[in-house]
Amino acid sequence: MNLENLRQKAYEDLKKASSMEELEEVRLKYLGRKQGELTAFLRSFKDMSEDEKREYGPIAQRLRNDLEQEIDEREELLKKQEIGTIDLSIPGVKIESGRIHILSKVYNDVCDIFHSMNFSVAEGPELEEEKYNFDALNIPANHPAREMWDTFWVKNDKNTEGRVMRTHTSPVQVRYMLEHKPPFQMICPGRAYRYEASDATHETDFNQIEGLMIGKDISLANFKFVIEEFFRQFFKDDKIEVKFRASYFPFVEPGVEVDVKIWGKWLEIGGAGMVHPYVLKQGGIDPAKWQGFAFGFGMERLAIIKYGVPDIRLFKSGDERFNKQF
Ligand code: FA5
Repeated sequence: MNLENLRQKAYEDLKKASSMEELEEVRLKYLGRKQGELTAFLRSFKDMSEDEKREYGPIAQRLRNDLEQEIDEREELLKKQEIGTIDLSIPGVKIESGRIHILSKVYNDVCDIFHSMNFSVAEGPELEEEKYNFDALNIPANHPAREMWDTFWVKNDKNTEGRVMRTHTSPVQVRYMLEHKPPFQMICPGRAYRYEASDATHETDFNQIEGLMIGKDISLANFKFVIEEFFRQFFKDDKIEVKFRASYFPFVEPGVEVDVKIWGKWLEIGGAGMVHPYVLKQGGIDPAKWQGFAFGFGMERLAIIKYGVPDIRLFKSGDERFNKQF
């Protein structure tokens, strides 16, 4: 084979290659492992005499190096040309940006509103001691009210004696009292767990907002003002109406159920009442000197009412079509 002819042919083909595809064709034609003409020549070396090898070897090698280098350079050039032909005025592909989950938004809004009324934001453990979840809240072991909260018990061992996944955020009331001197006002947003079947309004884990305000003469009238102000801001409705219905929770006396009139309908939001003297004592507070109110609302319930969500299970469905709507 005439290597000089091969070189000329290859260089002519290279000059004509005007796209990456054509360049690749040329590379395969001469350097391809299976059908490359130069590759075939190099492979035939083993059948050549020593003299032939000495004569053609260096020329063939040089040709291969030159071709590889030329192809690389041409590739660079073509790439630059291709970039040069991109129309930068065409609108770009829209990038999906993340968004804050609607429950997180409700959580943040609730904290902001109470913060503006001088409430602190407290936290407590989700795996709670039995004494805080029940006993200190005036629900001893044999009290029928324990059945109001179906509980996830954590198996007893040395470290987890008498622990439950908290059934409500109320245990944080006692924890907070033990660590703070009155007067004070706090909210505690957080997760609660109940061993019950889920449906459109119930989940096994959900969020509550606990509230507690203790002072010398704090009464349900103060609670009515605070909670109406909260609803006014949260639902962005100045004419919001709130009513209390008598109810029973062992840790308040009297106890009430709070309803709010929104979109023309009365809807239940949660429980509240004046903190029971027994609970104040458990928190190290003298009930002869101090008094106050506590409340516990469902966070999902607030979101369901405000945004018209038809099923509580949608919040955790992870369905983008749901999340995108807010
Ligand atoms: C309580 O949990 C009391 N700790 C509230 C309280 C606090 C009363 C302080 C008095 C003083 P209740 O079990 O009703 O109460 O729950 C309060 C709210 O949590 C309910 O109105 C509801 O909105 C929400 N909730 C309760 N169970 C579930 C559930 N399984 N799924 C979703 N939300 C729930």
